[in-house]
Amino acid sequence: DYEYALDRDCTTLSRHVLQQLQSFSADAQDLSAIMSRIALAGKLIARRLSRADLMEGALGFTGSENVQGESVKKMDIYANEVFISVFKQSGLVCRLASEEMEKPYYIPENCPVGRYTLLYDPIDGSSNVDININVGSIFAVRQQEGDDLDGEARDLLQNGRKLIAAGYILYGPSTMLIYSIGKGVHAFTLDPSLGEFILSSENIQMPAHGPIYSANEGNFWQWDESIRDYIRYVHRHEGYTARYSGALVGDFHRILFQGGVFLYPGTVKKPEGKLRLLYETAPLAFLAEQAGGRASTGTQDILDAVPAKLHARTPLIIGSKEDVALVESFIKERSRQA
Ligand code: P6P
Repeated sequence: DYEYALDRDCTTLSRHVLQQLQSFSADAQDLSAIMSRIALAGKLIARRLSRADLMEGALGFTGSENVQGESVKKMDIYANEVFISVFKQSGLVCRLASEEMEKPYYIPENCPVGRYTLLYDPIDGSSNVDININVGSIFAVRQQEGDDLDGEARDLLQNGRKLIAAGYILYGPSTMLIYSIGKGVHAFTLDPSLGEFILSSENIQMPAHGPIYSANEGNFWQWDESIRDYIRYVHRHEGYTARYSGALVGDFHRILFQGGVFLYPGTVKKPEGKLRLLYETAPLAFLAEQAGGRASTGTQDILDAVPAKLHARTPLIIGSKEDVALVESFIKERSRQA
């Protein structure tokens, strides 16, 4: 009814964060403001993506490679800069660590001790960006520990249990921001006519099981035998269907709502897999657990994994708890036989 609609339309992200925390303390206000800045980054990136094909020079490769040795897209650079820009003069975030930067970026005017760090993948799935298929941004917020005078950011080399907030922005037919500050998972949809992210789903619960398995089966012969056993199982059993978009955020989003499992296992060439712990697998693992799902490297929970370096990778098995457990059972069976 009218009241409900109006109230819902006024449930913006910043208000929702404060409601979640049931507090107007300085910390609550800071977290609310951080989420609002992330939302602003999402709006700026969504705007550019929505007309990139019409903008000279917005798409394509820069010709350089990032720290991962991956070719960098112009959109990667733009999105990376957007996150930095929205946190300058915000007084909130001291450091930004991103897939696109070898070392963290420091905002000196924000850097008294005890400030926040943003870890992010500015454009996840950039292989999709030039062909107008969905991409995403993934983010995680940590409290800085210590003064990090040498800029080595060693306090970031801890497991994901200390995450304060995590989420992603999905640039799809609509732009959605999904986040958690440890009190459930909530989805906001950008209403372009308002220029606001408006609450669309609250306390999202991932189904305990789902029909989807999401993996790049082109790597089948690169995978460990245990993962091949799992794939053979879902090939033979009724009730499974494959969905894989090439962008982790979209594949995870589908599983968050419909259930199932996404796998990016290690391969012979990359035993640690391809995805990055600090700003890809850990933030999504935080969300998965908050939504009643699970995330594993195959041998331990993602949120217990401790990175040896900023851009450490982990294998990823993430989704419905029953489906993650099924994959792990094949891994355990093979290691028992070994
Ligand atoms: P592959 C995109 O490059 C990405 O980091 C994730 O978004 C995606 O899930 C994965 O890599 C796709 O990798 O090897 O299947 O192309």
